[in-house]
Amino acid sequence: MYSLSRFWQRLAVTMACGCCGCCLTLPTSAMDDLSPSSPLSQGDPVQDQPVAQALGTPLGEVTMNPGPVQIGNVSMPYDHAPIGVMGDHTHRQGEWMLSYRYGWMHMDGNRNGSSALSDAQVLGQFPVAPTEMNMQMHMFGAMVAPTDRVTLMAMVPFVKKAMAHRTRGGQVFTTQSQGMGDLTATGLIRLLDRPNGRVAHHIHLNTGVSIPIGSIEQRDDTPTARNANLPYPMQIGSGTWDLLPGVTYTGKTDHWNWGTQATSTVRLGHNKRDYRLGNRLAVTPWLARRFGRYISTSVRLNGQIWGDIEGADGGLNPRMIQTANPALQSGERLDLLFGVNVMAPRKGILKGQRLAFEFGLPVYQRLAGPQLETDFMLMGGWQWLLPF
Ligand SMILES: [Cu+2]
Repeated sequence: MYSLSRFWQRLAVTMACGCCGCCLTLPTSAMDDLSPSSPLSQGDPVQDQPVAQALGTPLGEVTMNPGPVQIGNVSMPYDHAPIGVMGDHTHRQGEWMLSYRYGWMHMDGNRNGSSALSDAQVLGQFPVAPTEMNMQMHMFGAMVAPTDRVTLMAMVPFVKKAMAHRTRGGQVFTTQSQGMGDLTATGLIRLLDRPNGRVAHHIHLNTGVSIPIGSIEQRDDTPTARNANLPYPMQIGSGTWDLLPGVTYTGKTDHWNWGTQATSTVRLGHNKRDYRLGNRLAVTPWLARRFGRYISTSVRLNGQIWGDIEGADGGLNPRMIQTANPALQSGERLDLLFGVNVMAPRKGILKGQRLAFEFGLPVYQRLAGPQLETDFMLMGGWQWLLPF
């Protein structure tokens, strides 16, 4: 606990220079709690010392950690992007990380282009209309860096889907599917690291491949057929090997961090059901600020555009329901997301761990409809930088 006078010193520095002042007033012992990479440890000896002296801070407490800002090379949970961004950071040689993420996306009502459609309007075109969909995901991940330049990452999700429907006759029913999704294996290749100075910059390439272990033969009962072949959005995997090229930039100052990631999904060939899902492009910029030592909050935009399905599953009737029609799958959407990161103290049993949440709403979506619209998305995650 700091004394009241130290609190006022910190407030004075905040007002004087816009910084919270903790970098000037933390006693040396408290600085032991900070990683060399921590933004808290980035004092500028030339500029900060006179301020500290003017405030009467004993020089022994003016801690100027000479360690470089390890941006991109994460050794503190604070350094991460919002939890919804995958492959946002690289590691230093020999570091391991385990992660778990829970995601929930809710879709309610239909849309054509950017206009909403009623169930009756959809049922004017198809005998069955989807009315609502929930997608849940438990994503398990591991990262390891064989060298400082290359970080390897593997992720596999367990996916659960439920879709509610209404028929022209007024009947209501729900179909469900679940299973392991496709496995992604990614190499993150560091291109640029400028850790020194007041603003740090980092760029890496994301070079991934999606391995089709997820099922594309999910079935469930419907009013017209028992154990029916479920339509495209209810399947768990893509069924194709997909390339996942991308690039990530992150930047950081003492209190702010930001970044942009562009990623894409390029489907290779057709799957054993004679179709391939649409290619996808996503661009997501974010901005985050830390408050105190353990918490940061973020705001993020996520723009996505994805194509229609090429080919068709012969077991689906595209005139029965929109979700079975390969030409009614494409769209574009812009989401606005708010996140919070909570990092554990660097000492103790929780060392190296990070807990994070992100909640998002679409601010724009345009769909080849009728197609279900997205209403909100939620993600919570835990990451653990292993202590060896
Ligand atoms: Cu990691």
